[in-house]
Amino acid sequence: MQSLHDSLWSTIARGGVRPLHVAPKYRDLESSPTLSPRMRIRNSFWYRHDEIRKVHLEYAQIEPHGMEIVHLVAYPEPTVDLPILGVDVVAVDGRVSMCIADPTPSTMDLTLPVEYAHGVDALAMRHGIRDLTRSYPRDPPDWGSEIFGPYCVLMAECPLDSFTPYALDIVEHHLMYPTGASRNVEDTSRALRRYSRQQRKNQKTQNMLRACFGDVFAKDYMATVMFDSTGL
Ligand code: BLA
Repeated sequence: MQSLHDSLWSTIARGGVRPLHVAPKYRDLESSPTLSPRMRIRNSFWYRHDEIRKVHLEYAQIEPHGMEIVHLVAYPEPTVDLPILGVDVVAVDGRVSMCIADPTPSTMDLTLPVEYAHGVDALAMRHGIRDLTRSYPRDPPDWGSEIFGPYCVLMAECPLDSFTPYALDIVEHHLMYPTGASRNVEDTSRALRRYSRQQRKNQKTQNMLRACFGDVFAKDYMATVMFDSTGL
């Protein structure tokens, strides 16, 4: 998982992004050493002028569960026609329990830019994603069904080695895609707000953060760092 994080980091860094300043208290986090479970979080943030408001990459380790999480979300500016790219992988003792890569549409009707979708389609073919999702199926939760797009890849217990090359390629595709102007800024803003609102309903993430850092921090962290709607 550390190597997935590191490879994602390098892929993002090649994407023409610049470091985004975020309050130091949200960069590297450690829950109290006297409490169990204990979580360590390492965060990196970038942006790309006028196109990508924020890329957030996170690596979390939770003991004694042997749990590791790699989380990435790239939020577009509402003025461009670009999806929200989300990748999340949860592993226990090095084995994946859930992985997802979704270019989430930033349109209320859940459509993707046509050329962008062609690119994702080609990647899915190249990586045999259809067979992979058939082998490791997992149903989306209700909060996710309202936002996930037509190319959402959500799997249970998929070998990390099978998922990683696709995840890296889709991040590269996302960052190399030439963004056009948003078709409707008001619609895009609404879709971006809906994305964060729905993601904040993920009880599994919230419960884990709450168990380690308490309720107030868990809610603040999800609303401020992971799934904010800044400027919308
Ligand atoms: C599930 N997320 C989970 C699970 C845990 C976390 C423990 C359950 C794993 C399982 O059931 O196998 C926890 N995820 C975290 C924590 C962080 C994190 C603690 O990122 C960060 C500190 N989640 C995202 C993004 C997406 C996402 C961007 O962060 C989608 C693009 C999806 N996570 C997601 C989904 C599930 C999940 C769909 C399964 C939820 C369910 O089945 O109810």
